Amino acid sequence: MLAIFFGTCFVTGLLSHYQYQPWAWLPEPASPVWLYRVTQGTHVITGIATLPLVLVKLWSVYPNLFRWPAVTSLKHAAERLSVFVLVASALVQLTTGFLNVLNWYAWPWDFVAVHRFLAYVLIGSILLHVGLKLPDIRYGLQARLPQADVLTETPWDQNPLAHSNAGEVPPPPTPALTRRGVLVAAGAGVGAVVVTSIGQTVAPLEPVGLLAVRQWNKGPQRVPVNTTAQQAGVQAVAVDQRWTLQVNGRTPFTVTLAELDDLARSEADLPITCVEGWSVGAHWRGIPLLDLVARAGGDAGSRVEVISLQQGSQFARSTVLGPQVSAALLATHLNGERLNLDHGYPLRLIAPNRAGVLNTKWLARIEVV
Ligand code: HEM
Ligand SMILES: Nc1nc2c(c(=O)[nH]1)N[C@H]1C(S)=C(S)[C@@H](COP(=O)(O)O)O[C@H]1N2
Ligand SMILES: [Mo]
Repeated sequence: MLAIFFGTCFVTGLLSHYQYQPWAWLPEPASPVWLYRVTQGTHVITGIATLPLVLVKLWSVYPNLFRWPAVTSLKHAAERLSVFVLVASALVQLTTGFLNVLNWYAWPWDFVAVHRFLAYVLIGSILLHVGLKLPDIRYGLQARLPQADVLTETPWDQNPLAHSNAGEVPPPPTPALTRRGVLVAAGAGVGAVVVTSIGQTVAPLEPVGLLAVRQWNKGPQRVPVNTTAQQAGVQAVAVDQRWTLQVNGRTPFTVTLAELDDLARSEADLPITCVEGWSVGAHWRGIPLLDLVARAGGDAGSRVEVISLQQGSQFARSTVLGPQVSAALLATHLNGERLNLDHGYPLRLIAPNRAGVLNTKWLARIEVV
Protein backbone atom coordinates (compact mmCIF):
# COMPACT_ATOMS: atom_id res chain seq x y z
CA MET A 1 0.00 0.00 0.00
CA LEU A 2 2.79 2.40 0.93
CA ALA A 3 4.61 1.66 -2.31
CA ILE A 4 1.46 2.23 -4.36
CA PHE A 5 0.59 5.47 -2.58
CA PHE A 6 4.11 6.90 -2.66
CA GLY A 7 4.47 5.91 -6.31
CA THR A 8 1.12 7.51 -7.23
CA CYS A 9 2.06 10.62 -5.29
CA PHE A 10 5.39 10.90 -7.09
CA VAL A 11 3.94 10.49 -10.58
CA THR A 12 0.98 12.84 -10.03
CA GLY A 13 3.38 15.34 -8.39
CA LEU A 14 5.54 15.30 -11.52
CA LEU A 15 2.43 15.88 -13.62
CA SER A 16 1.64 18.89 -11.46
CA HIS A 17 5.17 20.19 -11.93
CA TYR A 18 4.72 19.84 -15.69
CA GLN A 19 1.87 22.37 -15.53
CA TYR A 20 4.44 25.04 -14.70
CA GLN A 21 7.03 24.08 -17.32
CA PRO A 22 5.56 22.17 -20.27
CA TRP A 23 7.82 21.60 -23.27
CA ALA A 24 6.69 23.71 -26.22
CA TRP A 25 6.52 20.58 -28.41
CA LEU A 26 4.38 18.72 -25.85
CA PRO A 27 1.96 21.27 -24.38
CA GLU A 28 -0.80 20.32 -21.92
CA PRO A 29 -3.87 18.93 -23.72
CA ALA A 30 -7.14 20.86 -23.40
CA SER A 31 -9.21 17.74 -22.84
CA PRO A 32 -10.37 16.02 -20.80
CA VAL A 33 -11.08 19.31 -19.03
CA TRP A 34 -10.96 17.58 -15.61
CA LEU A 35 -7.62 15.82 -16.08
CA TYR A 36 -5.57 18.03 -13.76
CA ARG A 37 -8.42 18.08 -11.28
CA VAL A 38 -8.17 14.30 -11.03
CA THR A 39 -4.38 14.02 -11.00
CA GLN A 40 -3.80 16.75 -8.42
CA GLY A 41 -6.79 15.63 -6.33
CA THR A 42 -5.27 12.13 -6.39
CA HIS A 43 -1.89 13.53 -5.42
CA VAL A 44 -3.18 15.24 -2.34
CA ILE A 45 -5.53 12.42 -1.29
CA THR A 46 -2.95 9.64 -1.68
CA GLY A 47 -0.43 11.86 0.08
CA ILE A 48 -2.73 12.44 3.03
CA ALA A 49 -3.73 8.75 3.11
CA THR A 50 -0.04 7.87 3.38
CA LEU A 51 0.22 9.62 6.77
CA PRO A 52 -1.57 6.91 8.81
CA LEU A 53 0.07 4.18 6.74
CA VAL A 54 3.53 5.51 7.56
CA LEU A 55 2.62 5.65 11.23
CA VAL A 56 1.50 2.00 11.14
CA LYS A 57 4.70 1.02 9.36
CA LEU A 58 6.84 2.85 11.91
CA TRP A 59 4.88 1.26 14.75
CA SER A 60 5.52 -2.21 13.30
CA VAL A 61 9.29 -1.75 13.02
CA TYR A 62 10.23 0.65 15.82
CA PRO A 63 11.54 -2.06 18.22
CA ASN A 64 14.42 -2.43 15.74
CA LEU A 65 15.46 1.08 16.70
CA PHE A 66 16.54 -0.27 20.11
CA ARG A 67 18.39 -3.36 18.94
CA TRP A 68 21.91 -3.78 20.24
CA PRO A 69 24.59 -3.47 18.86
CA ALA A 70 23.30 -0.52 16.85
CA VAL A 71 25.72 -1.17 14.01
CA THR A 72 27.17 -4.55 13.12
CA SER A 73 29.01 -3.82 9.85
CA LEU A 74 29.67 -1.10 7.32
CA LYS A 75 26.83 -2.40 5.15
CA HIS A 76 24.52 -2.38 8.16
CA ALA A 77 25.55 1.21 8.97
CA ALA A 78 24.83 2.30 5.38
CA GLU A 79 21.49 0.56 5.48
CA ARG A 80 20.48 2.21 8.74
CA LEU A 81 21.53 5.60 7.38
CA SER A 82 19.38 5.10 4.28
CA VAL A 83 16.43 4.15 6.47
CA PHE A 84 16.98 7.32 8.49
CA VAL A 85 16.91 9.41 5.29
CA LEU A 86 13.77 7.58 4.18
CA VAL A 87 11.89 8.09 7.43
CA ALA A 88 12.99 11.70 7.89
CA SER A 89 12.16 12.78 4.33
CA ALA A 90 8.82 10.94 4.45
CA LEU A 91 7.80 12.63 7.71
CA VAL A 92 8.83 16.12 6.57
CA GLN A 93 7.22 15.65 3.13
CA LEU A 94 3.95 14.35 4.52
CA THR A 95 3.56 16.85 7.35
CA THR A 96 4.47 19.94 5.31
CA GLY A 97 2.30 18.74 2.40
CA PHE A 98 -0.60 18.23 4.76
CA LEU A 99 -0.18 21.64 6.43
CA ASN A 100 0.07 23.28 3.00
CA VAL A 101 -3.30 21.79 2.04
CA LEU A 102 -4.69 23.19 5.29
CA ASN A 103 -3.44 26.57 4.02
CA TRP A 104 -0.91 26.89 6.82
CA TYR A 105 2.64 27.73 5.75
CA ALA A 106 4.42 27.15 9.04
CA TRP A 107 7.97 27.13 7.66
CA PRO A 108 10.36 29.72 6.21
CA TRP A 109 11.40 27.85 3.04
CA ASP A 110 9.84 27.76 -0.44
CA PHE A 111 7.37 24.89 -0.29
CA VAL A 112 7.41 23.90 -3.95
CA ALA A 113 11.21 23.79 -4.31
CA VAL A 114 11.78 21.81 -1.10
CA HIS A 115 8.80 19.54 -1.78
CA ARG A 116 10.14 18.63 -5.22
CA PHE A 117 13.67 18.05 -3.89
CA LEU A 118 12.36 15.83 -1.09
CA ALA A 119 10.22 13.89 -3.58
CA TYR A 120 13.37 12.67 -5.35
CA VAL A 121 15.16 11.97 -2.05
CA LEU A 122 12.15 10.05 -0.78
CA ILE A 123 11.54 7.97 -3.90
CA GLY A 124 15.29 7.31 -4.21
CA SER A 125 15.58 6.13 -0.62
CA ILE A 126 12.50 3.91 -0.98
CA LEU A 127 14.04 2.24 -4.05
CA LEU A 128 17.33 1.80 -2.20
CA HIS A 129 15.55 0.39 0.85
CA VAL A 130 13.53 -2.11 -1.19
CA GLY A 131 16.66 -3.05 -3.12
CA LEU A 132 18.60 -3.75 0.08
CA LYS A 133 15.69 -5.74 1.51
CA LEU A 134 15.14 -7.84 -1.63
CA PRO A 135 16.75 -10.96 -0.13
CA ASP A 136 14.47 -10.65 2.91
CA ILE A 137 11.45 -10.00 0.71
CA ARG A 138 12.23 -13.01 -1.46
CA TYR A 139 12.75 -15.17 1.62
CA GLY A 140 9.50 -13.95 3.15
CA LEU A 141 7.49 -14.63 0.01
CA GLN A 142 8.94 -18.13 -0.40
CA ALA A 143 8.94 -19.24 3.22
CA ARG A 144 6.50 -22.00 4.09
CA LEU A 145 4.62 -21.33 7.30
CA PRO A 146 2.87 -24.54 8.32
CA GLN A 147 0.90 -22.81 11.07
CA ALA A 148 0.29 -19.50 9.34
CA ASP A 149 -3.03 -19.01 11.14
CA VAL A 150 -1.37 -19.44 14.54
CA LEU A 151 1.39 -17.08 13.59
CA THR A 152 -0.81 -14.25 12.36
CA GLU A 153 -3.96 -14.44 14.42
CA THR A 154 -2.54 -15.11 17.90
CA PRO A 155 -1.24 -12.26 20.04
CA TRP A 156 2.55 -12.23 20.00
CA ASP A 157 3.17 -13.18 23.63
CA GLN A 158 0.92 -16.27 23.41
CA ASN A 159 2.36 -17.38 20.10
CA PRO A 160 4.41 -20.60 20.38
CA LEU A 161 6.10 -20.02 17.03
CA ALA A 162 7.12 -16.52 17.99
CA HIS A 163 8.73 -17.74 21.19
CA SER A 164 10.50 -20.67 19.59
CA ASN A 165 11.96 -18.38 16.88
CA ALA A 166 12.60 -15.40 19.05
CA GLY A 167 16.34 -15.83 19.37
CA GLU A 168 17.33 -12.18 18.85
CA VAL A 169 14.08 -10.28 19.40
CA PRO A 170 12.52 -10.48 22.84
CA PRO A 171 8.71 -10.56 22.80
CA PRO A 172 7.10 -7.17 23.51
CA PRO A 173 6.01 -6.59 27.12
CA THR A 174 2.37 -6.04 26.11
CA PRO A 175 0.46 -8.27 23.67
CA ALA A 176 0.63 -7.07 20.07
CA LEU A 177 -2.38 -6.46 17.85
CA THR A 178 -3.66 -9.26 15.69
CA ARG A 179 -3.30 -8.96 11.94
CA ARG A 180 -6.98 -8.09 11.72
CA GLY A 181 -6.53 -5.42 14.38
CA VAL A 182 -3.72 -3.80 12.38
CA LEU A 183 -5.77 -3.86 9.18
CA VAL A 184 -8.78 -2.33 10.92
CA ALA A 185 -6.69 0.38 12.59
CA ALA A 186 -4.85 1.28 9.37
CA GLY A 187 -8.07 1.21 7.35
CA ALA A 188 -9.89 3.38 9.88
CA GLY A 189 -7.01 5.88 9.92
CA VAL A 190 -6.84 6.11 6.13
CA GLY A 191 -10.63 6.29 5.86
CA ALA A 192 -10.85 9.07 8.45
CA VAL A 193 -8.32 11.38 6.77
CA VAL A 194 -9.58 10.68 3.25
CA VAL A 195 -13.26 11.19 4.03
CA THR A 196 -12.63 14.43 5.89
CA SER A 197 -10.38 15.94 3.20
CA ILE A 198 -11.93 14.78 -0.07
CA GLY A 199 -14.80 17.27 0.36
CA GLN A 200 -12.49 19.90 -1.12
CA THR A 201 -12.93 18.17 -4.49
CA VAL A 202 -16.05 16.03 -4.23
CA ALA A 203 -18.90 18.40 -3.42
CA PRO A 204 -21.29 15.88 -1.77
CA LEU A 205 -18.68 15.18 0.93
CA GLU A 206 -18.47 18.86 1.82
CA PRO A 207 -20.50 18.49 5.09
CA VAL A 208 -17.89 16.12 6.59
CA GLY A 209 -14.96 18.11 5.19
CA LEU A 210 -13.28 18.81 8.50
CA LEU A 211 -9.87 18.95 6.80
CA ALA A 212 -11.21 20.37 3.52
CA VAL A 213 -10.64 24.01 4.33
CA ARG A 214 -11.46 25.29 0.85
CA GLN A 215 -14.84 24.35 -0.56
CA TRP A 216 -17.43 25.76 -2.95
CA ASN A 217 -19.51 27.28 -0.14
CA LYS A 218 -16.55 29.24 1.28
CA GLY A 219 -16.36 31.99 -1.34
CA PRO A 220 -18.46 34.36 -3.44
CA GLN A 221 -20.32 32.82 -6.40
CA ARG A 222 -19.90 29.33 -4.92
CA VAL A 223 -16.16 29.24 -5.61
CA PRO A 224 -13.44 29.64 -2.95
CA VAL A 225 -10.93 32.45 -3.40
CA ASN A 226 -7.16 32.14 -3.58
CA THR A 227 -5.74 35.66 -3.13
CA THR A 228 -8.38 38.33 -2.70
CA ALA A 229 -8.29 41.61 -4.62
CA GLN A 230 -7.17 43.28 -1.41
CA GLN A 231 -4.30 40.81 -0.88
CA ALA A 232 -3.26 41.35 -4.50
CA GLY A 233 -3.43 45.14 -4.07
CA VAL A 234 -5.69 45.60 -7.11
CA GLN A 235 -8.87 46.84 -5.42
CA ALA A 236 -8.65 50.32 -6.92
CA VAL A 237 -7.21 49.58 -10.38
CA ALA A 238 -9.55 46.66 -11.05
CA VAL A 239 -12.69 48.78 -10.64
CA ASP A 240 -11.31 51.89 -12.38
CA GLN A 241 -13.80 53.08 -15.04
CA ARG A 242 -10.91 53.71 -17.44
CA TRP A 243 -9.84 50.04 -17.43
CA THR A 244 -9.08 48.61 -20.87
CA LEU A 245 -7.44 45.40 -22.03
CA GLN A 246 -4.28 45.93 -24.05
CA VAL A 247 -3.61 43.24 -26.67
CA ASN A 248 -0.13 43.30 -28.22
CA GLY A 249 0.87 41.42 -31.35
CA ARG A 250 1.44 42.20 -35.02
CA THR A 251 -1.69 44.39 -34.93
CA PRO A 252 -2.02 45.71 -31.36
CA PHE A 253 -5.30 47.12 -30.06
CA THR A 254 -7.20 47.86 -26.85
CA VAL A 255 -10.75 46.92 -25.85
CA THR A 256 -13.06 48.32 -23.20
CA LEU A 257 -15.16 46.22 -20.83
CA ALA A 258 -18.33 47.30 -22.69
CA GLU A 259 -16.89 45.97 -25.95
CA LEU A 260 -15.81 42.75 -24.25
CA ASP A 261 -19.29 42.31 -22.77
CA ASP A 262 -20.76 42.48 -26.28
CA LEU A 263 -18.38 39.77 -27.42
CA ALA A 264 -18.84 37.58 -24.33
CA ARG A 265 -21.17 34.94 -25.74
CA SER A 266 -19.19 31.72 -25.19
CA GLU A 267 -20.01 29.52 -22.23
CA ALA A 268 -18.16 26.60 -20.70
CA ASP A 269 -18.20 24.35 -17.64
CA LEU A 270 -14.63 24.29 -16.36
CA PRO A 271 -13.33 23.51 -12.89
CA ILE A 272 -11.00 25.76 -10.93
CA THR A 273 -8.30 23.40 -9.73
CA CYS A 274 -5.77 24.72 -7.28
CA VAL A 275 -2.35 23.05 -7.13
CA GLU A 276 -3.07 22.69 -3.42
CA GLY A 277 -5.63 20.05 -4.24
CA TRP A 278 -9.01 21.73 -3.90
CA SER A 279 -11.22 22.06 -6.95
CA VAL A 280 -14.76 23.14 -7.80
CA GLY A 281 -16.79 22.91 -10.98
CA ALA A 282 -17.95 26.28 -12.31
CA HIS A 283 -19.88 27.75 -15.21
CA TRP A 284 -18.15 30.54 -17.13
CA ARG A 285 -19.12 33.06 -19.79
CA GLY A 286 -16.64 35.08 -21.80
CA ILE A 287 -14.72 35.61 -25.02
CA PRO A 288 -12.63 32.86 -26.62
CA LEU A 289 -8.97 33.84 -26.15
CA LEU A 290 -8.36 32.88 -29.77
CA ASP A 291 -10.74 35.62 -31.01
CA LEU A 292 -8.54 38.34 -29.53
CA VAL A 293 -5.34 36.52 -30.51
CA ALA A 294 -6.52 36.39 -34.12
CA ARG A 295 -7.45 40.08 -34.08
CA ALA A 296 -3.89 40.83 -32.92
CA GLY A 297 -2.48 38.88 -35.87
CA GLY A 298 -1.84 35.54 -34.13
CA ASP A 299 -3.40 32.12 -34.55
CA ALA A 300 -3.95 28.82 -32.73
CA GLY A 301 -0.20 28.16 -32.92
CA SER A 302 0.76 31.35 -31.08
CA ARG A 303 2.25 31.46 -27.61
CA VAL A 304 0.21 33.85 -25.49
CA GLU A 305 1.35 35.68 -22.36
CA VAL A 306 -1.45 36.76 -20.06
CA ILE A 307 -0.57 39.55 -17.64
CA SER A 308 -2.42 40.79 -14.55
CA LEU A 309 -2.92 44.24 -13.06
CA GLN A 310 -1.32 42.74 -9.97
CA GLN A 311 2.30 43.71 -9.35
CA GLY A 312 5.19 41.68 -7.97
CA SER A 313 3.64 38.21 -7.70
CA GLN A 314 4.71 35.06 -9.51
CA PHE A 315 0.99 34.39 -10.12
CA ALA A 316 0.52 37.70 -11.93
CA ARG A 317 1.22 36.24 -15.36
CA SER A 318 1.01 32.95 -17.18
CA THR A 319 1.72 31.44 -20.59
CA VAL A 320 -0.91 29.76 -22.74
CA LEU A 321 0.41 27.24 -25.26
CA GLY A 322 -0.82 24.64 -27.73
CA PRO A 323 -4.40 23.32 -27.55
CA GLN A 324 -5.25 25.58 -24.61
CA VAL A 325 -4.90 28.68 -26.84
CA SER A 326 -7.99 27.53 -28.73
CA ALA A 327 -9.82 26.30 -25.62
CA ALA A 328 -9.25 29.17 -23.15
CA LEU A 329 -11.87 31.74 -22.26
CA LEU A 330 -11.40 35.30 -21.08
CA ALA A 331 -14.18 35.21 -18.52
CA THR A 332 -16.47 38.12 -17.64
CA HIS A 333 -19.10 36.03 -15.83
CA LEU A 334 -19.01 33.20 -13.28
CA ASN A 335 -21.95 30.96 -12.36
CA GLY A 336 -24.43 33.30 -14.04
CA GLU A 337 -23.21 36.53 -12.45
CA ARG A 338 -20.76 39.29 -13.28
CA LEU A 339 -17.31 38.07 -12.16
CA ASN A 340 -16.77 38.96 -8.49
CA LEU A 341 -13.85 41.28 -7.75
CA ASP A 342 -12.09 38.50 -5.80
CA HIS A 343 -12.53 36.08 -8.72
CA GLY A 344 -10.74 38.44 -11.12
CA TYR A 345 -13.13 41.23 -12.18
CA PRO A 346 -13.11 42.71 -14.78
CA LEU A 347 -11.53 39.87 -16.77
CA ARG A 348 -9.71 36.63 -16.01
CA LEU A 349 -8.34 33.64 -17.83
CA ILE A 350 -9.95 30.22 -17.45
CA ALA A 351 -8.82 27.18 -19.44
CA PRO A 352 -9.47 23.43 -19.31
CA ASN A 353 -7.03 20.97 -17.67
CA ARG A 354 -5.09 23.90 -16.27
CA ALA A 355 -3.73 24.49 -12.76
CA GLY A 356 -5.64 27.25 -10.92
CA VAL A 357 -2.43 29.16 -10.36
CA LEU A 358 -2.15 29.64 -14.15
CA ASN A 359 -5.69 30.97 -14.50
CA THR A 360 -4.60 34.57 -14.05
CA LYS A 361 -7.07 37.05 -12.54
CA TRP A 362 -7.53 40.84 -13.06
CA LEU A 363 -6.09 40.91 -16.57
CA ALA A 364 -4.38 44.03 -17.89
CA ARG A 365 -2.54 42.92 -21.00
CA ILE A 366 -2.12 40.06 -23.46
CA GLU A 367 1.02 39.46 -25.52
CA VAL A 368 0.69 37.35 -28.67
CA VAL A 369 4.09 35.88 -29.54
C1 HEM B 1 0.62 14.62 2.68
C2 HEM B 1 1.20 14.38 1.53
C3 HEM B 1 1.35 15.36 0.39
C4 HEM B 1 0.65 16.49 0.14
C5 HEM B 1 -0.54 17.02 0.91
C6 HEM B 1 1.22 17.09 -1.03
C7 HEM B 1 0.82 18.28 -1.60
C8 HEM B 1 1.36 18.86 -2.72
C9 HEM B 1 1.00 20.14 -3.22
C10 HEM B 1 0.03 21.09 -2.56
C11 HEM B 1 1.71 20.35 -4.35
C12 HEM B 1 1.61 21.56 -5.26
C13 HEM B 1 2.68 22.56 -4.89
C14 HEM B 1 2.54 23.81 -5.73
O1 HEM B 1 2.72 23.74 -6.96
O2 HEM B 1 2.25 24.89 -5.14
C15 HEM B 1 2.53 19.20 -4.58
C16 HEM B 1 3.41 19.04 -5.62
C17 HEM B 1 4.28 17.98 -5.74
N1 HEM B 1 4.35 16.86 -4.92
FE1 HEM B 1 3.30 16.58 -3.22
N2 HEM B 1 2.23 16.31 -1.50
C18 HEM B 1 2.34 15.24 -0.64
C19 HEM B 1 3.23 14.19 -0.73
C20 HEM B 1 4.11 14.02 -1.77
C21 HEM B 1 4.96 12.88 -1.91
C22 HEM B 1 5.02 11.72 -0.94
C23 HEM B 1 5.68 13.06 -3.07
C24 HEM B 1 6.69 12.19 -3.74
C25 HEM B 1 7.20 11.11 -3.27
C26 HEM B 1 5.26 14.32 -3.65
C27 HEM B 1 5.75 14.86 -4.81
C28 HEM B 1 5.37 16.05 -5.37
C29 HEM B 1 5.96 16.65 -6.53
C30 HEM B 1 7.12 16.08 -7.37
C31 HEM B 1 5.27 17.87 -6.77
C32 HEM B 1 5.55 18.89 -7.87
C33 HEM B 1 6.42 19.98 -7.30
C34 HEM B 1 6.72 21.06 -8.33
O3 HEM B 1 5.80 21.64 -8.92
O4 HEM B 1 7.90 21.34 -8.57
N3 HEM B 1 4.31 14.88 -2.84
N4 HEM B 1 2.30 18.29 -3.55
N1 LIG C 1 -3.36 37.67 -10.60
C1 LIG C 1 -3.54 36.55 -9.88
N2 LIG C 1 -4.22 35.52 -10.43
C2 LIG C 1 -4.41 34.37 -9.74
C3 LIG C 1 -3.89 34.21 -8.43
C4 LIG C 1 -3.18 35.31 -7.87
O1 LIG C 1 -2.72 35.26 -6.72
N3 LIG C 1 -3.03 36.46 -8.63
N4 LIG C 1 -4.08 33.02 -7.74
C5 LIG C 1 -4.23 31.84 -8.60
C6 LIG C 1 -4.55 30.64 -7.87
S1 LIG C 1 -3.30 29.92 -6.97
C7 LIG C 1 -5.77 30.02 -7.98
S2 LIG C 1 -6.05 28.52 -7.26
C8 LIG C 1 -6.88 30.67 -8.72
C9 LIG C 1 -8.08 30.73 -7.82
O2 LIG C 1 -9.11 31.42 -8.45
P1 LIG C 1 -10.33 31.94 -7.56
O3 LIG C 1 -9.75 32.80 -6.48
O4 LIG C 1 -11.24 32.66 -8.48
O5 LIG C 1 -10.97 30.69 -7.01
O6 LIG C 1 -6.54 31.96 -9.16
C10 LIG C 1 -5.26 32.07 -9.70
N5 LIG C 1 -5.11 33.35 -10.32
MO1 LIG D 1 -3.98 27.83 -6.35
